[in-house]
Amino acid sequence: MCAYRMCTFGGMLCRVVPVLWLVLSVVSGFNLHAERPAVYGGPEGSYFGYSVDFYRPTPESSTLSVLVGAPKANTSQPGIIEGGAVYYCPYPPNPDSTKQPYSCTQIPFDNTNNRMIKVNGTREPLEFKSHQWFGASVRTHKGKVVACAPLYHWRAVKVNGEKDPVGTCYVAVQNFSAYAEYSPCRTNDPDPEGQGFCQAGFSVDFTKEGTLVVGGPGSFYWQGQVMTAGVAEILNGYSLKAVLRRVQGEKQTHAAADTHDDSYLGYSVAVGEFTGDSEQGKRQHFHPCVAVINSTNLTFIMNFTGEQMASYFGYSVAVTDLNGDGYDDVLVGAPLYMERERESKPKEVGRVYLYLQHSPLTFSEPLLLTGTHTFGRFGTAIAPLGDLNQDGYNGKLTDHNKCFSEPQACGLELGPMNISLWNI
Ligand SMILES: *[C@@H]1O[C@H](CO)[C@@H](O)[C@H](O)[C@H]1NC(C)=O
Ligand SMILES: *[C@@H]1O[C@H](CO)[C@@H](O)[C@H](O)[C@H]1NC(C)=O
Ligand SMILES: *[C@@H]1O[C@H](CO)[C@@H](O)[C@H](O)[C@H]1NC(C)=O
Ligand SMILES: *[C@@H]1O[C@H](CO)[C@@H](O)[C@H](O)[C@H]1NC(C)=O
Ligand SMILES: *[C@@H]1O[C@H](CO)[C@@H](O)[C@H](O)[C@H]1NC(C)=O
Ligand SMILES: *[C@@H]1O[C@H](CO)[C@@H](O)[C@H](O)[C@H]1NC(C)=O
Ligand SMILES: *[C@@H]1O[C@H](CO)[C@@H](O)[C@H](O)[C@H]1NC(C)=O
Ligand SMILES: [Ca+2]
Repeated sequence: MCAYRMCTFGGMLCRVVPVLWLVLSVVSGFNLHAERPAVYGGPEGSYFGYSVDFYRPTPESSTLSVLVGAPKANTSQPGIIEGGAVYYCPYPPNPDSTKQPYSCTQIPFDNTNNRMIKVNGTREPLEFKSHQWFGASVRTHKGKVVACAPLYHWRAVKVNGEKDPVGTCYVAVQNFSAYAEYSPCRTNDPDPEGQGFCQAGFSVDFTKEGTLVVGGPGSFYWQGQVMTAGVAEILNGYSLKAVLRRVQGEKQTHAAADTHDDSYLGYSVAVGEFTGDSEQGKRQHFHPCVAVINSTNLTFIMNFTGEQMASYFGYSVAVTDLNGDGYDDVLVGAPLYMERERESKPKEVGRVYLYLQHSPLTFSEPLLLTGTHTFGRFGTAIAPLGDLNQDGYNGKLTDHNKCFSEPQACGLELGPMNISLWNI
């Protein structure tokens, strides 16, 4: 029995928790030093490092920075407690050691307080940004950035003023000079049976074309839902006042029969091309399996199955063409995978499975990349970094072979407070 997770075709995804590694394919030429890792830190208790992605203002730009989510960080938003933030961390980090580990600055996606409405003559909050977990997810695509607050609540369209965890996301373009909010589940369809518990932005990604893909695992009694919308359309005509706004060209999956309740579609999203054409498809998955589904008619195409129960196979999924053969390959994380050595206690180290797609929808047996630190939760987050060294490959399997024997040699390690970049 598979529980669903989901992905759409066209990019990749990551879900992240405090301790993790990112599979990374940085090669010599790109200036990362194993002996002196770049370490970034954030405020105590802010969950700095919960999510992470790399950022270039433009594809031509030579500067690379790291965007780090800290979903419990305090912000300058008046009256909001632990709204969460995304930090901009320049690489290399600020050399001034007196400022370490705070060389990162908060990106001002939203500086505002809760919007208010008048109910029977008294002003009441329309939304609740405290403890909204902004920065639980962050993704970049060619200068576009999205970051989400899955626990953002709003006062649903209800007489009693109950609040529903609809979730919300913000996009930024032009190197953080323009921002807009996208809250696809803030609709007239509240409560658990509708989109009230959607938690939009629990997972988020871009397609290769740059269309935003937002996962909301709580819609329709936790069947889950996936929304797609263009970033230009989100920005176009955006206004703080338009609370219930439909974005032009937006697509949403709809409620299915109640046998699909508790499927958590949208728990994680990843985007890739599995059909050999540019048609958008969708992929769903569930522990211990990851399913590829057809977005046109939402039927199952195939499943990847985990080898170990409770390993959280599918907790993270990423899609990228690692070997440059034109076919997207799939990486699946199982952060609670336990390694059993002869006659010793199992060690919870985590594992990443790499499936190479050698012809449309035909995948190799997985290559295995196993963590080395007990309780390190290797595979909690996977983020393909693209072609950092500009050799035309998003990764290099020759380099990855080294990762298989020495994962620490090719990783980005995130701790509860710090992030370290390592060379291979
Ligand atoms: C994949 O898993 C789903 C969900 O359990 C199931 O409905 C489907 O038949 C499976 N598909 C294949 C090809 O095994
Ligand atoms: C945020 O601010 C509140 C109130 O000032 C404080 O109690 C809390 O510890 C702070 N949280 C973090 C993560 O800094
Ligand atoms: C406004 O007050 C009236 C009378 O007390 C009550 O019936 C109604 O439900 C209230 N409306 C809202 C939106 O709370
Ligand atoms: C982009 O924005 C960052 C953060 O505000 C800033 O530090 C950087 O200088 C900007 N880069 C360009 C090319 O404008
Ligand atoms: C997806 O479904 C559409 C419509 O039935 C079909 O034309 C297309 O071939 C399917 N794609 C795959 C990869 O099965
Ligand atoms: C969806 O598309 C696939 C591939 O074309 C086809 O085999 C299947 O019957 C279609 N399912 C529905 C419900 O249309
Ligand atoms: C984070 O890095 C700082 C500076 O390198 C170091 O002092 C601190 O111990 C690190 N914290 C963790 C949790 O690794
Ligand atoms: Ca490939």
